[in-house]
Amino acid sequence: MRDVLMPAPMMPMIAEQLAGVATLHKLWEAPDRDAALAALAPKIVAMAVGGGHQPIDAAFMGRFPNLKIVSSFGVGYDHVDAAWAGAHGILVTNTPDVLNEEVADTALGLLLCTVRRFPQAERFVRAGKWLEGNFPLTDSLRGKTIGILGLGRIGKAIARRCEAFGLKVVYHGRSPQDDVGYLYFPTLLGMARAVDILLVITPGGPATAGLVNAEVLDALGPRGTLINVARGSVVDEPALVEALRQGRIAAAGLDVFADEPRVPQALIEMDNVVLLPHVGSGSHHTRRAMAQLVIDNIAAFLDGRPPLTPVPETPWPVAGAKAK
Ligand code: NAP
Ligand code: 8YV
Repeated sequence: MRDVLMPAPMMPMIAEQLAGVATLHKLWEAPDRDAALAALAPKIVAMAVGGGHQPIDAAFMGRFPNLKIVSSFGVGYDHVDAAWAGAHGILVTNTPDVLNEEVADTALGLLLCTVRRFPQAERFVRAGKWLEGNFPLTDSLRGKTIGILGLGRIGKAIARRCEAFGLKVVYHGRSPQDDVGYLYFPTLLGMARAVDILLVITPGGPATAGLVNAEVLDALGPRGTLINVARGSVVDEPALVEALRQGRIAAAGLDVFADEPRVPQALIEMDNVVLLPHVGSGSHHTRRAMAQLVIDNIAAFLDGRPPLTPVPETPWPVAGAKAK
């Protein structure tokens, strides 16, 4: 069987190339989704899914008795229940590494915009306010320390850029990294107390949910800046709104939100917050590279070759499958 399901639209190149190597079923085009699922379920061996709003959970994967691989777009796969997949003989793949540099560029752009208030300055020019006087002076990166929460593949690419900008880099994760010389903090709270900027780039999901809470924000303090390019779930969003409203932290730059694409109105109305619509990897170049990995993982599986990028919960070769 070479039947592949795409539950929701993805980049056109993914559908085009998969249709060349498999029988591709575009679920969103079916007039009756449930009837289509019932008819297709026994045939489906692979799935291509977009990182995003649709959960690929046990209830969904469990409908496909012959499903062997879920190829997910994005390095973060918190929308896929990979532990359940691993326990049921289903391989999950993601798109690591090819986006490291792009997301790191975005993180630095967001950091500069937040600290130096470039979006606000741009709005100032467009509003004709320069004719009335100069834009106010801003905070600076000079002499600052940045704490990176999650010094993984992307975190390290961010750290290298921060060094080039003259920032002192420190970090926190569950364990120290062997290949870096930056100071490691064993607790997030300890790091938040010691830094001017807290930058979040961990995975999402239950293990990191609400890690950046009111206590951490208070430790960052009234002159502190929060940058989140990880997942909205890692930051307690109501606590962040309150901390910003009460001046308990100075500013925030956010690429990700708890309930995307809905952004809290309170954040939209704040002048000390820079908001991006989850564009960390959003260039043609990088999205193409990610899309190619989604295709190549499925093509490898269909050819009987090892997958290129299995996630740690579903190592290759897949262990004995339990009944679904
Ligand atoms: P990675 O290489 O796996 O790095 C993740 C880092 O987070 C590791 O250093 C890990 O260190 C740390 N970490 C994991 N769980 C933790 C926990 N419970 N507490 C503290 N630290 C923890 O992943 P990556 O490729 O850099 O990607 C990171 C994440 O960035 C993705 O999962 C995704 O959510 C996000 N992302 C966002 C965008 C965007 O567009 N905004 C784009 C790409 C990725 P330890 O194992 O030592 O804890
Ligand atoms: C993607 C991301 O834009 O890779 C990730 O984890 O967050 C982004 O690169 C996203 O997964 C696609 O919606």
